[in-house]
Amino acid sequence: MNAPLKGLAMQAPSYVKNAKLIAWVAEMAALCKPAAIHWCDGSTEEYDRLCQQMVDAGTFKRLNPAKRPNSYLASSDPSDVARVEDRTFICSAKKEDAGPTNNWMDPAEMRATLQPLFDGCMKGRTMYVVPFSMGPLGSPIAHIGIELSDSPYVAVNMKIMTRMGKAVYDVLGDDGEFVPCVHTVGAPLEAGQQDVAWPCNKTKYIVHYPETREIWSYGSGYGGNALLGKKCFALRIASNMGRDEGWLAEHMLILGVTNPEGKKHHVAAAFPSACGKTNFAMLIPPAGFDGWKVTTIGDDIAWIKPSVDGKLYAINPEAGYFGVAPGTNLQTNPNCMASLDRDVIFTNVALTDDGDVWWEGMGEAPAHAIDWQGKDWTPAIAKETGAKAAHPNARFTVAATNNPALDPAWDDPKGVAIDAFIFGGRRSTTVPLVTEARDWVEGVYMAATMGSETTAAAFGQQGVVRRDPFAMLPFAGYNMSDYFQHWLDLGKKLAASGAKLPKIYTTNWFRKGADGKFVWPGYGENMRVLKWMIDRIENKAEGSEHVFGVSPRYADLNWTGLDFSAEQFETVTSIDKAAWQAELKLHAELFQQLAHHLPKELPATKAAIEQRLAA
Ligand code: SAT
Ligand code: MN
Repeated sequence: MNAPLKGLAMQAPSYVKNAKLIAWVAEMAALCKPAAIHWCDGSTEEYDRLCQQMVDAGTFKRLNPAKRPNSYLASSDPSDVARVEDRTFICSAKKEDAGPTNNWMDPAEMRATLQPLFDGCMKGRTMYVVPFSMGPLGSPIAHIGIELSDSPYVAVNMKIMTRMGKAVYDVLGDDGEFVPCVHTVGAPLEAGQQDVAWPCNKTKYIVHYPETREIWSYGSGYGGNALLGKKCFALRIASNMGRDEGWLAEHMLILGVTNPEGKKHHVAAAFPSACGKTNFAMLIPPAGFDGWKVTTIGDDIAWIKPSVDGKLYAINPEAGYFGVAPGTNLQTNPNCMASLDRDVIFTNVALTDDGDVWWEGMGEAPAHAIDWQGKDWTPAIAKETGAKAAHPNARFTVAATNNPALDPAWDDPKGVAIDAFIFGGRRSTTVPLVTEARDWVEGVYMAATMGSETTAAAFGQQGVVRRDPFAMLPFAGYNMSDYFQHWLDLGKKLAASGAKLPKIYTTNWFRKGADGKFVWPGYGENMRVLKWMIDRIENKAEGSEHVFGVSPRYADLNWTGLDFSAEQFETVTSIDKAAWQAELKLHAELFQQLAHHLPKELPATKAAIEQRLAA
């Protein structure tokens, strides 16, 4: 029998009126057996108090307020630094509904596995009840979640990353729907047991039940494993909701781009984790682009719904950025650096002697720092041992409102109308800088067959090319082939309504030269490609047609202010016949893996490319 909880601790605040929620919290408390329950109200006072509590517990260090006001540094356990894809499960009733790209376990079996792990998992800890809205409160595209977590780090990060707090209950009402998310670090404290700075468990489970729209996360306190509104809800569960309800949940930034004539377009762009989505979303047009302006709606996730006017409207379900710190600096992303001036939670960056933060690629290295594992770090030590001051997947958590380039419509419940989609892989060879699809199906083909070299955002081997369809490989919450079908169906539906479909592009900023170095300068210079896309939408730019789409020639891009030769352009845009024949073999392998329910349009598009290539 579960021990009864002390009455008062269980008592929900009077403003919580949702009977299903109250009953669920009671049930989870009886299972997890926390020492106390805290119903988060999302206030600044609560945030400050929880941060101070973590400073006292050694989880947080307060940074020097003169250098970095109202900011903290958390250092995780060295075993808990990234998403754990091999411990992530989609537990649909039928295995084929999870598909070959997801780990699957029978839901009943998974529930039986998790039951003993969750039983008593919060002993000695506080259970935080975290109410959050993914998307502007009350937006017709938004949805509500409630996360129960024994991690105060999760509670304060959720305050930044989502619309978190009391107001959510007004939207939820007496009988509104919410996605239940249960999270534990899996480190119960026995009576008198001393806590550690970053509790977690060697055993980890990140579990989704798509039919019942539930998330259960065990053993990790880090990022997407623990902030359940992000990848678990906003992508894996929401992609299921979107399939059932006719909308899209995508791993995409959203930006606004205004041209010198004052015309504004909106672009949603998918890149794998840690491939510069935040940089692209905050891009500052370089010299030579007077009158062009880029504004951020979102940097990681987009929820996109067709409207009665036949257009696709997108919101950013998040309210903050959980971005990669290493490599961010005043040249690569000045808007991001400005966003990080204050009110930030840093995780796994280095601590400087003056109480500020540093990471590789930030700028001149300090003479001495404490690295992300708490060890002394100096440039000499780094040279000798290769030790990194910051973990390569070190992160910042910061509110969107800190971003100087924030789009005025970022919080608009209606969302913004999307004019173009971009799909960008990380490929050192083969894939050209930019290609426009000639139609929706060709665009879906490009997105479906996208490949990318893996990054530090996920635990495992780095730099291997893997197929990452739509940059959704670790995030699609159902069968990938059904997901392709959903995209094709949506295109057909929009076209049938007479709507002008968004254009679809693929990009690759990451081609390397013979010297192994990146050839394309990237960052702000990506504006040159973005301008070409916008001009194409307005029928103002030329390109040349090739075997799988349309790409700009050297003369089709604006080169003002950049020294980039036609030869260099050739290196990043050339389409090598042999390389593409090999590439298409890999597409065939992917299609073989995804054969069950694979839409016939995709192999047909492949056959057409092969024919043109052979001609
Ligand atoms: O999933 S995380 O939020 O930890 C980061 C990512 O993969 O983009
Ligand atoms: Mn991401």
